[in-house]
Amino acid sequence: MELVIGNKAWSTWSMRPWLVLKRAGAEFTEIPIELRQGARTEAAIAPHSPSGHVPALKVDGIVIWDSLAICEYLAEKFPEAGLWPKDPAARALARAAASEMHSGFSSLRGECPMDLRAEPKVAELSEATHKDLRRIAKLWSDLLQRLGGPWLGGAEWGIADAFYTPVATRLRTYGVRLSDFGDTGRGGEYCERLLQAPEFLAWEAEAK
Ligand SMILES: N[C@@H](CCC(=O)N[C@@H](CS)C(=O)NCC(=O)O)C(=O)O
Repeated sequence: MELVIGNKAWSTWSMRPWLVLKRAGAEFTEIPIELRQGARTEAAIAPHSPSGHVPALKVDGIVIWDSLAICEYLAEKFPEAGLWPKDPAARALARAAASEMHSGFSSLRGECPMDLRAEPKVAELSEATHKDLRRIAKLWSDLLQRLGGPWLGGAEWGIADAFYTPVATRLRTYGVRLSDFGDTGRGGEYCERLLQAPEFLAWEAEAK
């Protein structure tokens, strides 16, 4: 398996399947692409990914060109890794959480890009980003309470956690206290837990 990825400091979409591959204990090699180089980046991605975006997973004679589709493939390929909860209702909720991240929170994503090399600073954020943060605090708190934590899908770290790990880095980098957005403690603790997960620490060490 080969995973085509962008710079580790910036590429949130690349980080997600990379964390999941590590968690599954999969053997894979990386094809690194330097992002933000205009036509050079475009030319570097083109031979690997039909969408022109990273990540892409080259496996079994195909290319999977989307982070969530890659994670779904890995969940099927490595059923013993517990990447989605076993219980169908818990699995549906964890999938809804990952999907909401995949297609939403555009204000937070635009205003607070991930930068693992940046010094933490307190940022002025727009009302649209405040709204995203209130929703994330509620989503985390609801799922942790309902499925019992310590991870979003319950006892096991899984794909939903991989999807929210970049959010945890943004909260740290931009000095966001989730308690200012309705969190009563559960969300803040979960955020710290995401940043201490061994898969994330391994990625972060290579991003510096
Ligand atoms: N929906 C895609 C989004 C992928 C995406 O936007 N990737 C960015 C990097 S994080 C990219 O490839 N940018 C190309 C460029 O910067 O030229 C996914 O989930 O895989």
